[in-house]
Amino acid sequence: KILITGAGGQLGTELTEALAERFGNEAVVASDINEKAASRFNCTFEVLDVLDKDRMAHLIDTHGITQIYHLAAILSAAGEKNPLFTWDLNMKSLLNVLELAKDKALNKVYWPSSIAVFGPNTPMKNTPQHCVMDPTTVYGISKLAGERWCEYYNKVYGVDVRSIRYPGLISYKAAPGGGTTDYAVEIYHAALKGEEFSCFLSKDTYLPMMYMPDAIKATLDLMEAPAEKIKVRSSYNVGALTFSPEEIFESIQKEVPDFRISYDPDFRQKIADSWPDSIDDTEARLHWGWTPDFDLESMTKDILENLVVEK
Ligand code: VAH
Repeated sequence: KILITGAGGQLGTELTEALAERFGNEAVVASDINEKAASRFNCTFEVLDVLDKDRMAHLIDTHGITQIYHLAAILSAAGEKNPLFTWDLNMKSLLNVLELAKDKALNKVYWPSSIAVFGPNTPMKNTPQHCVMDPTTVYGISKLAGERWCEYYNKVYGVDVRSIRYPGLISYKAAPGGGTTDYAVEIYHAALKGEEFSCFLSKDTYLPMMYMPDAIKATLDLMEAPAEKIKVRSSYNVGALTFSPEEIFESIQKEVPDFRISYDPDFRQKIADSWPDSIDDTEARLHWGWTPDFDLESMTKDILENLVVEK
């Protein structure tokens, strides 16, 4: 049985759906600190504050949990508003999960890292799997430290923990929560509402991005690969798209001709400038067969067909 933390978030909502679809509703226990998230799911839902290790242990025991997808975290932009709490939540919750996985001999753990682990001295183009990583956000610092802990629990205790450094994730089913890449989600809503879009990044800010269906595919492919194929136990680079606000705007304008944009960079520009433009994911492709399905045009078409906005 699989326990998902942060199930109510942008990634959690869709990963919970995908896992329930793949393994059946009865195989999945969704959890979130926000009890309102329960209404989104057909599977069992439990309220869980991931800092409450005893309650997490209780849920593992009472539901017979054998795998944990630990998604609960505070993201890059939101994290800068509350640095010490962000560090505590992101780090202590991961250590709770790793300790319980060790003590209860859980089968597998999934934990998302991010391109936020890279920083201004990281090679910006085709960022390699192993390189200088000098993250400037608390979120990025916590994800870099988390990667080191995952590798430690794998090497020292044999915990089968697996991880992906997600690029910016783009989806239309659940809102993102406090990320620097969220402009690429908000822009579609503005287009469909017939509003001009004010973009909080400058027009030529290139960032690695990924459409949610590809992120779900990468996660499930990684988790279902035989353990001996997983040679990176910190976190895998995974790439899909690279585009700038101007390019995603143009891909939308092809479908929505009167769509307009303005560029009003805010504090998130500095964070975006510290992140890579593109990712080299050779190891993910070699070790467990990663390949993305969507490009910018097919993603835009799919979102504009499926996103419903209240006008
Ligand atoms: C954020 N969407 O912006 C997240 C992600 C790569 C970015 O970690 O913080």
